[in-house]
Amino acid sequence: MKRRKFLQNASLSTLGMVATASVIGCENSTENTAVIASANTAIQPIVIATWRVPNATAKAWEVLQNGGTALDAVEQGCMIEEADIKNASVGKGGLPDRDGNVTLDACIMDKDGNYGAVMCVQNITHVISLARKVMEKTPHVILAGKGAEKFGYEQGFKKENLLTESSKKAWKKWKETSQYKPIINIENHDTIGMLAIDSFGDISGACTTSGLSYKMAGRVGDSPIIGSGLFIDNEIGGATATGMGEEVLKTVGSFLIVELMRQGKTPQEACEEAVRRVVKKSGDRFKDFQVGFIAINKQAETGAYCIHEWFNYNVYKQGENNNYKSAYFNKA
Ligand code: SD4
Repeated sequence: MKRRKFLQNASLSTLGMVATASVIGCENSTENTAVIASANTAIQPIVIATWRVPNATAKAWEVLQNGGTALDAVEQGCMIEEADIKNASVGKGGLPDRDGNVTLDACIMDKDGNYGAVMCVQNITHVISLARKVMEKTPHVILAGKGAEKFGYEQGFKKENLLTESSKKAWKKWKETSQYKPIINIENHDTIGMLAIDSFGDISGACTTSGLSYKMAGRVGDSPIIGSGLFIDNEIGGATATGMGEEVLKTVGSFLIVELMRQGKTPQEACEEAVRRVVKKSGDRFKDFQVGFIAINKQAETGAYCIHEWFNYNVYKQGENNNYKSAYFNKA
């Protein structure tokens, strides 16, 4: 929560630490439109992730620097946020559903288009690793609820209580009114979606979340759904989403972005088109919810776009870990 407030009050200079040479289009504005990796043909490892998650991108970068694969990088990067109890919408410390249960969604996708996901999982912190186990050790791509949990214990995952004292306190406070009204950028939009290119030039991605706080029991958002919360096509690029999952699902946003890049759009153009689709489908409702996308292409060009101001994202490349404010649709 504190972080949301900080973001709302922050100036670009505090948000940015922006390496101006790598940012296009921000001379006269407080938003950048794209971060473009140099266009040479050499492979440039890169990590990009939703929101301000410097520790997560640093971990992923470290994996890449040690010769690790993009798949290992995104998994280990996401694990940092899952273990961070201060992040109230990922892993341990995530805010619960309206019954007080923390339920997690996650998915992972590799360079060969393999995909694994878990949804509505309780009592296991590192659901991103569980999703990877689903991908690598089962004949399935998605496991849900109790079945996913059971599989996790069989694979050696620890049973943990994910509801921290502070999440419990927040939930009890929420119960005083029980009003489900997600507020833009204050509704714990801290889902981490991460994309990476390794030194082999291969792309992988991961996404992990506790979903929207105080959701109905059993609710699943976009994050674990292939094509919505995450999509990777190693020939083209990848995309991942954050925000109101119900709206991302209706446009299959991440798949849309990758397909738009296939047709020649830059990651930035593709993210903008996806946000416009979400907005258009919603009629007037877009005023009340946030959706943000980030994307990467095979040339390590990146893009980001959201509906409302203050979505931001981290990029680690060429040894620098920077946070950028996303360009946004609603200027009203
Ligand atoms: C969801 N997209 O479950 C997720 C929410 C989110 O930070 O982004 N939270 O709908």
